[in-house]
Amino acid sequence: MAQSLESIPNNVDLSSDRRLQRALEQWQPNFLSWWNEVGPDGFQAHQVYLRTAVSVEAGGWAHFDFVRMPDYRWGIFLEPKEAERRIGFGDVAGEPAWEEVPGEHRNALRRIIVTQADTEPASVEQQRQLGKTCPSLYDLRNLFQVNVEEGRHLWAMVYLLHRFFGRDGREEADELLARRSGNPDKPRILTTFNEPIDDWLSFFMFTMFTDRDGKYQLAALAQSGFDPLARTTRFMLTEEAHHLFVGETGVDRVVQRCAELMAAGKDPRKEGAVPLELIQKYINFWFSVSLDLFGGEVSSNAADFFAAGLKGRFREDTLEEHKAMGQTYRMEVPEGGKLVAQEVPLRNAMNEVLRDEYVKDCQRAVDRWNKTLQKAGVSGMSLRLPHRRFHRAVGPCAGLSFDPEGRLISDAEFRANEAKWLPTAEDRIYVRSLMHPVTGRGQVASWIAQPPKGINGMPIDFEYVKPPSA
Ligand code: BYC
Repeated sequence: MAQSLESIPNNVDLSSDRRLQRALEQWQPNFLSWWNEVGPDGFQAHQVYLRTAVSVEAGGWAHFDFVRMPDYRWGIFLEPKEAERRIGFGDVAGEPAWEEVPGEHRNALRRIIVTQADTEPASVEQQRQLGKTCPSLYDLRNLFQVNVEEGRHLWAMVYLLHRFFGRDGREEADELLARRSGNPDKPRILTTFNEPIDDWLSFFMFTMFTDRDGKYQLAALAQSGFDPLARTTRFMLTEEAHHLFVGETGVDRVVQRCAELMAAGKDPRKEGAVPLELIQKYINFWFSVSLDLFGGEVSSNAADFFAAGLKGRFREDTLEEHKAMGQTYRMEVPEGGKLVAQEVPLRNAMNEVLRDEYVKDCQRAVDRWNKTLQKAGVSGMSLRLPHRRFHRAVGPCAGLSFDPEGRLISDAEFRANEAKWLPTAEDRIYVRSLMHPVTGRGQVASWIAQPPKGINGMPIDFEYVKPPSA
């Protein structure tokens, strides 16, 4: 049953703007059709124990209850306005933040918002079939939580498009429901959002590595001079944290299961678990494709976005200097068959600056997984991130071959080792062969450890997802 706009939780006073209300009322049924057509397959009538944001206050953004996903109350929330907020960086640093879109930045802002928006429905489409092979009810519920919140993030961006970009914005909002992940005729905008996610190891890797790009992109947009964008992305970040938790702890539990078997002298493969070298290959794949989402190492777009006050650095407000002028960033780029050190004007290196923060964060998670290995009693083996030049499809390293240490190698050498470094068709078939639904209360699949605790203080064996008849 579709909800009326009044029932959409919001703190943007939707009902006071008749034009906006009408536009969103027209978009809403299309959103629901999209959700029913390409959202979680086979679970639309299930009762799911979900967190719903009903306001931005501490007690309001995490309201838990059983709900059917199509009845989820996709709300529109912006963090409260800061009085007299000023832009924190770029050529416009110190000027008052904008409440409306400045004409000269209209195209750039629209493009940034559309690119961000496009990832949200894309990820729901990518994950559409996963429910059918969930390793536990706990994981099934987390998948659906992530899915409905990506839907809410789409609403957050569509609100901006409808409210601030007139007819162009409405057309863009319609296009967001028309593109499809992986469809050759109308693909999603960014590369990684067209990769299939048809097994749960990929899902955990995606929420670990790809959602983490989301965290850093949103954090950069949370600094934006366009205040409504800054305020909406700040609120999105509070929800994003759960997605990252799902990914990081999900991979950790796969590592733990494998490690426990290894420590007991058993072969993970014979026990229906994921061997360590296969986990490493999945890391190599998902880390590298997620690095691409930061854009090229040297980017005039990034320089322009920074100069114009549209997109800042990670935690720009905690930095001492906000102009990034007269400074350079040293990076090694391939040139004429070898790697050459280059000093790039800092503004042009902003994608790389953001990628640096991301890589540090990913390394922290890998360190945690290695601790899990050690704790289980596996010594002399560890997981690691490949070099950021490895397996790239965007930037100066695209089209060239690098090994996981970042050494430039011949294409023949890459091909000879590819099956050692990246998941092969057989690896994917093996991982998929492990994916059988486990839906008994408190039960968990053979390839993953139990979660250490339940959701919102509930026990691990709580019935997080109930069939329609229950
Ligand atoms: N795929 O100057 P360049 C999330 C294009 S994830 C395809 O190097 P720029 C989430 C680029 O558009 C976060 N095309 O890059 C996660 C440009 O095209 P034009 C999403 C790409 O512009 C999980 C050309 O290549 N948010 O939230 O500095 C689940 C040269 O580009 C790609 C955002 O992305 C690619 N990977 O930076 C759910 C934030 N990379 O101009 C959600 C908004 C580059 O030649 N987006 N290109 O036609 C941006 O800030 C920027 O668009 C990018 C690219 C950082 C993506």
